[in-house]
Amino acid sequence: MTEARQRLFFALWPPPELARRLHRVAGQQFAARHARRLTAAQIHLTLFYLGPSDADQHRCAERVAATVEAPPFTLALSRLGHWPRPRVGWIAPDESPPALIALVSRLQPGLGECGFRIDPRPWQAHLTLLRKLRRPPLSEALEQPLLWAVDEFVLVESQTLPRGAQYRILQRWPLIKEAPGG
Ligand code: 3AM
Repeated sequence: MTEARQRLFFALWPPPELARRLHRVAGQQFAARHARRLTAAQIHLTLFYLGPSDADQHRCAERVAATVEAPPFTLALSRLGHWPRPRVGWIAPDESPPALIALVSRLQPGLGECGFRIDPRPWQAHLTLLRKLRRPPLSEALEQPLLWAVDEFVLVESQTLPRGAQYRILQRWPLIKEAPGG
């Protein structure tokens, strides 16, 4: 029997109000004619793309996530950019806080042991705002960064529907402050 495979990834998911603002930023800061702007509900920051996964791989990824410890952090989102090859427009944090780097680098080895491929390209924190975009942003940065207090990470299923990608959060793990001295 062929087992159903879900397309999965780990991500940070912005709260709805921030997602709506990011969606507005996409409209204001990019010449978006012919591009496809992500809906507010689609905007996210990918931590690790797992790809099509069977039930065993899914369970393995969840076990790894449950062992990962990292503290909460705040992202200041203001850098805007465009990658011509995948043709995406994005917003990124001005700096990746050590807790974000710790989160990603603690997920990677366990997921590698589950058999997931670790992308050899360096991971770059970003939130895709537009696809099929041909032009760079109108400005390189927002005057005022959008602040995002991140206190959890999530496992997401991606489904491709005729109207575009639909994402469903399957599970959440809290980020927890480390005990002093611990
Ligand atoms: O967060 P962004 O939008 O940069 O492009 C996909 C999206 O990235 C990426 O995973 C994120 C959630 O869908 N993605 C899709 N297929 C991929 C693949 N084969 C991939 N990343 C790496 N390899």
